[in-house]
Amino acid sequence: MTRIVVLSGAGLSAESGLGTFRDAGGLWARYPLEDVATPQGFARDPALVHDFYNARRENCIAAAPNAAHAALARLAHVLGPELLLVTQNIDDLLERAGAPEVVHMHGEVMRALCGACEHRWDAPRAMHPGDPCPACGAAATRPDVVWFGEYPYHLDRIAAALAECALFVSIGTSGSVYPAAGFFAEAAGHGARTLELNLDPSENSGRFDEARLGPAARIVPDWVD
Ligand code: BJW
Repeated sequence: MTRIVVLSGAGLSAESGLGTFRDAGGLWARYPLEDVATPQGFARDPALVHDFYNARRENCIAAAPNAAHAALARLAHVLGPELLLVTQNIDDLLERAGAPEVVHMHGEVMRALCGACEHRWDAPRAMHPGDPCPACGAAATRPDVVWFGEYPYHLDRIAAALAECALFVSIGTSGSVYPAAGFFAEAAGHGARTLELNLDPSENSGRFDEARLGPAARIVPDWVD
C-alpha cells in the first residue's frame, strides 16, 4: 500500500550540475524544445536530436547524486513499498544514490528505444541517425525518453498510487508539463495532503497544503530526516 508519492523534477538534480529546462539560462532557452523534444523535431533532424541527448548522457555520466537524492534513497529503504518515487528526470542519479526502484515517467537517457519494434536496451554513449535496432535491425534507434505529444510511461501505476496515498510531495518541478503537473490535484482529490519542496514556487504552489522553499540539497534532507 503506497502511503507517500514523491514526484521529482529537474530541480532535484540542479545541484548535481544538470540543467533545468525553464529557469533563466535553462535548456529550453538554448535549444528550441520543438526541435529537440518532439517526434516531429526528431523526424526533421535526427542528428541534432541525437547530439542533444548524447551531450545530456555525457553530463549525466559526469554528474554525482547530491544530498537530496541520497535522502530520498534513505527514505525509500525505510519505507519500502509504502513510498513510490516518481521522477520526470531522465538521469539515473536516484538509482546511483541507492534508491531501489524509481518510476521514470519521462524515460531514461541511459536507455535506447527502437521506434519500429519498441525493443529497449542500454544506450551506447553516443547514438547516431541510422543506428540499427539490435532486435529487428530497423534504422529507428532513438533515446528512450518521452517527448511532447507522446504518452508518458507508467501512468496506470502512478494513478493507482495517487488514489491511495496519504501524502503527495512535489520536489523541484515547475508544474508546467502535464500530466505530471496535475498529480497533486489528483492526490488531493482522493484525500491526500500535498507538500511542495522547491527553490521557487511552482505554477500551482498556492494550491498545495504546504510549500517549503529552498535548494533541494538542503530542504529535502530536512524534510526526510
Ligand atoms: C530547484 C532548484 C534547486 C531549480 N532545488 N528546486 C495544454 C494543456 C495541458 C496539456 C497540454 C496542453 N498542450 C499540450 C499539452 C500536453 C503536453 C504539455 O504538458 N504541454 C505543456 C507545455 C502545456 N504534455 C505532453 O505532451 C505529455 N504527454 C501527454 O500529455 O500525453 C497525452 C496524455 C493526456 C492525458 C493524460 C496522459 C497523457 C508529454 C510530456 C513530455 C515532457 N518531456 C520533457 C522532455 C523529456 C526528455 C528530456 O529530459 O529531454 O520532460 S519536457 C521537460 O519538462 C522534461 C521534464 O521532465 C518536464 C518538466 O520539467 P521540470 O522538471 O518541471 O523542469 P523545469 O525546468 O520546468 O522546472 C525546474 C524547477 O526546479 C523550477 O520550479 C525551479 O524553481 C526548481 N529548481 N533549481 C530545488 N536547486
